[in-house]
Amino acid sequence: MSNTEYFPGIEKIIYEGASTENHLAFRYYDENFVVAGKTMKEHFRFAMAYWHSMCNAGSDPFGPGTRKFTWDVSADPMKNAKAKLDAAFEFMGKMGIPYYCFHDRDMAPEGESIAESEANLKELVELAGEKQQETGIQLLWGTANLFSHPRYMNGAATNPDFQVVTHAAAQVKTALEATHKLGGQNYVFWGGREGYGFLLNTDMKKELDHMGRFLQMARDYGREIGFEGTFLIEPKPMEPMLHQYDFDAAAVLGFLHKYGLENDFKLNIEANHATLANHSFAHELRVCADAGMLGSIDANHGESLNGWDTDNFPTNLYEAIEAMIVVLESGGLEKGGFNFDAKLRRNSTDPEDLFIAHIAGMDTFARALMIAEKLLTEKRIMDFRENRYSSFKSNEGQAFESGSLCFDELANLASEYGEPELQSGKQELIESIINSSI
Ligand code: XLS
Ligand code: CA
Ligand code: CA
Repeated sequence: MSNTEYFPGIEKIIYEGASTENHLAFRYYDENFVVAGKTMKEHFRFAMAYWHSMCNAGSDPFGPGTRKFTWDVSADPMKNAKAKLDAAFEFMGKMGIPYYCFHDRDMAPEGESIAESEANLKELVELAGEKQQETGIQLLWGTANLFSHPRYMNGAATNPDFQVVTHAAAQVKTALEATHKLGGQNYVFWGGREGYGFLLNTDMKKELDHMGRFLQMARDYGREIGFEGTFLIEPKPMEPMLHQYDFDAAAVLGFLHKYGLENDFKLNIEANHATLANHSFAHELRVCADAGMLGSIDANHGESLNGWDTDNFPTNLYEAIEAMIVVLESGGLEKGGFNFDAKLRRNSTDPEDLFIAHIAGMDTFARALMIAEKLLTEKRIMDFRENRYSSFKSNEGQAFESGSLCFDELANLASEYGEPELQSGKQELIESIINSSI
């Protein structure tokens, strides 16, 4: 174990309450505070995203990274990977973040051969297991990076070249084993390049069949090695591909049912991917929750001015309240959690900024949880929503819902009822109820 401190001068972040002037303290997130029967820690199961917090130095298409990592200690990538692991656990420990998520390539560098890549990951997984033991920090989910290497430029499981599909399998097999070894509670598939850029060189049906087959095989292998966690698909409509097959929650639900995957898979919903698909974050959560398929959340926020996948830390309270209403109404995330798939802005270059960003995200959701709980207990909004449908409680409405009314009977009722009175949707009232509870 190393004695190096990677974030010197920063102590354990504690809850100090809303009036504190200490920017390295929680104002709302008090992990032991109980809301709706569970502690905040249990509600959120917050996770650190290894790829952003430990690997992303801030490069963009116009320039290199701006942050220096104290864990970039050597020219040897394996030495760096080990230092990075130590830094990750120091960071999570100081933050009080109980989970993390990683891609194979975030944790260990790709080698010259499949065997070398596997050996690299196994070595790091061994060490990560020890770190988990020492600290009690757990793995929320693992995944394989099937989008960075040039071989995946035309997709991984959906690549027109069968040889590439075999490489994807080799990588997923090892990443699944790693996730299982570390007691990961979920395994994520984000179809980063599973889609197309040009329809006339693409056999979409074949590609989707291949993706279905690949996921069935991966699921079966996971169950064979004893992985009991949830498999998750993370929808995203575009970026990097022009069009991605896992476009949004509704498309993924249809896909899972078509390929018989619905009993082992749920969805991982990312706020910024929702808005890229022209939905709200809450919409995507609701689609999953209504289908009993809400698995986990990638908590971030998209920049509304350009609509790209900017992965800002989530500080939009209103959006978080809407999300927490759905999460609470659905009964919570079970094996899932709130993973900060979010990155610092390129010009946030102080070492403390990573802490401040996570504190801001955790405080935003903690506050949203309390407000959502209040709105749900007061019931003004929920009662209004329920009453909007009260006409279906009539005998005829019930007969319609249960299927015992035929279509001509339904049509005949129109003349019997006459012109319906207009029923206001009261949107502004609801918005002002939310505003006054903040
Ligand atoms: C990228 C995705 C990715 C997944 C994991 O847009 O959000 O980071 O969460 O592969
Ligand atoms: Ca994500
Ligand atoms: Ca994203």
